[in-house]
Amino acid sequence: MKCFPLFVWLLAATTPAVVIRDDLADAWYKEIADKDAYKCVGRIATDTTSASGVYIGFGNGAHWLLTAAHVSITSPATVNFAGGISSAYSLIVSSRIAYDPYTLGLNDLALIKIHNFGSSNLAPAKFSKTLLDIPDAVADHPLITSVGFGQTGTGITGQQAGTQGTKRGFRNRIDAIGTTYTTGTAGQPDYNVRAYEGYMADFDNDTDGNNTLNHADNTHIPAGAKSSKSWEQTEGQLAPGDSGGGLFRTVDDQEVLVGINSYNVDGGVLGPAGTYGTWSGWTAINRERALWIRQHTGIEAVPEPCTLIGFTAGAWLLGRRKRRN
Ligand SMILES: [Ca+2]
Ligand SMILES: [Ca+2]
Repeated sequence: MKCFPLFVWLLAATTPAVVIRDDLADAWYKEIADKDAYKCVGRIATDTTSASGVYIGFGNGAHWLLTAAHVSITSPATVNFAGGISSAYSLIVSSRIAYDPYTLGLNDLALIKIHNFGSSNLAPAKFSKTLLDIPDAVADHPLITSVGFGQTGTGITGQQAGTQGTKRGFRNRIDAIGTTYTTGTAGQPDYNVRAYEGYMADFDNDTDGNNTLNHADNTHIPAGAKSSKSWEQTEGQLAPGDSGGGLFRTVDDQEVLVGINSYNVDGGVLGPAGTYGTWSGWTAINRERALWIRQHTGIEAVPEPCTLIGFTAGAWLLGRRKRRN
């Protein structure tokens, strides 16, 4: 039996939304998503796909949405930014540019050119070109907010099929960027080492057992920099349909887009998708990827704040496709 964790792409063919704590009201997560700063996160819908994307503004004669490369849109789609009390914007996708090839969490990014945006006054996300600093002290790991329209459920039930389409946001702490996870015993047939790219955060519930990015024998995260077992208020986990949604960090009192929802990891010792102990992965927007965005859209990243520092790494989609290596 294979017992190593698997990537789960966050696309809902019907792509990942947010799985929540079992002891908190769903309204908490919807309220987060309803904040003005996150109105730029929309739902991408076609007849066959449900995913998420982030409006980043106007440039080179068009309005643009940033999403995940694994979100493949082959037919006209609408993008709806409705969530909670916000009004809706219906948009038509005219073309798509993706990193090719891409790796989940590393450069899982695509740009969607929007036709007929109209005279919307939707405020675009401001995106960073600077990787988050992840200090050794666990208590100083960056607190982030992730927003999407994926499936939901709780850390006990896991993600539930057919529940995507509602906008939610959750908080977590970034535990690492680009690491490997080991299962089995060295020298034995069950031994497996897998590389994971991008920002990652585990879904905690205040237990050592589900604090999976802290397991000394499994993760290659440096000993002094492993994860805390404490859950954040409104801690959550990515699910199918969340793919392409936004990862935000508060910088100088502004919400800045620092990553894009890319993948989740479950299976084996981590447990079923969306349960406590599984983890989320995001493509990190760094200087190179911000340059790629600018080249295609003419839109600039925000200037480097002194509160963000450099690093590197990467990814997902919703859709219930599991990739096994
Ligand atoms: Ca966590
Ligand atoms: Ca943890």
